[in-house]
Amino acid sequence: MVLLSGKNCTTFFPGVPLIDLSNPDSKTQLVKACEDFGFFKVINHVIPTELISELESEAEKFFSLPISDKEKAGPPDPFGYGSKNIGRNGDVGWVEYLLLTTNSESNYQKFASLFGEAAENFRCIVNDYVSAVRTMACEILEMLADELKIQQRNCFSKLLKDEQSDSVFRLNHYPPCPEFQESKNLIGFGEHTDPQIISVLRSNNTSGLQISLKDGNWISIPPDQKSFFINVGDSLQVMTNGRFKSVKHRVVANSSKSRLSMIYFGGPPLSEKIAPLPSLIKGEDSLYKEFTWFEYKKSAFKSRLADNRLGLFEKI
Ligand code: GA4
Repeated sequence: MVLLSGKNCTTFFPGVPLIDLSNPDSKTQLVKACEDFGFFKVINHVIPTELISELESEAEKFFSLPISDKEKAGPPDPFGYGSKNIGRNGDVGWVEYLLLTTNSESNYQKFASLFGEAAENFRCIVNDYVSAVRTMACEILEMLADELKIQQRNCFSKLLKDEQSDSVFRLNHYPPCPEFQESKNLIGFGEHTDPQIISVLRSNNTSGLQISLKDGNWISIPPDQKSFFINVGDSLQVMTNGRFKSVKHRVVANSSKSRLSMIYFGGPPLSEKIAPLPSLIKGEDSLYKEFTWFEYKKSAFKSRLADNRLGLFEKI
């Protein structure tokens, strides 16, 4: 529990909402967490620990290669290795990363020339991991749909399960930055919301992740390598007509330990129309103009990380 003094007020932060996935009664808490913070932590998930550690050690192996080798797997546009530069519009951070699509083998052509057979092993582990976290994300989305009394409980999850789902997988490595003093908040990954529906994050035991509360205060999230952190994305905010909030978050660099995170961003097919679900509007006005995921993505990739991307799609 934390008491924070913001610019104009003092906020009470009761701690990161904790959702026990083995408890069917957690649906109410799940909806509340999406409304209050757009962020929560799940425990008692069924993702095998060995799968997580295997992927973690593959990622560590990759990031410990000489930079000249890693660059052969770049640039990250649209998929591949990237360092310091994020997106196309001048954002930078103390981070290196691998961006991968989840529905195409084309990712691995860059790696095949670099690692030969090892690329095949890496591909299998990533595929297994992604399909396990996707299943968990779908389960969470179905629990949410139930609690929101939406007739079609797969209204969100079907978008991630679709063969054409435009989902992304990201490995982020934040090297330690010895010269920096904690007070200066050196940015690893600048503040932003995720454009997709839902994001599933797992990190090693190094701190750095922070979320922003509605009043603008930043909260440091203690790492927990056994659990997963879930973010509501912009598209889920729209589909729930603003009832769920996409959480603004960032990562600050650490002076002594390296941080490794793996994130699955569950997105819809490119042609999918994103709009508030009729049963969630209930006499109120729809807050957003309808758009396709392709249109939103195109506009997101023209933006800077910290921009309010949904602003362009709000009804006045
Ligand atoms: C944030 C969520 C995902 O990491 C990501 C990011 C993407 C990128 O790194 O290329 C973006 C960012 C993310 C939102 C706005 C645009 C696009 C960088 C950026 C400045 C892969 C995604 O889908 O959107």
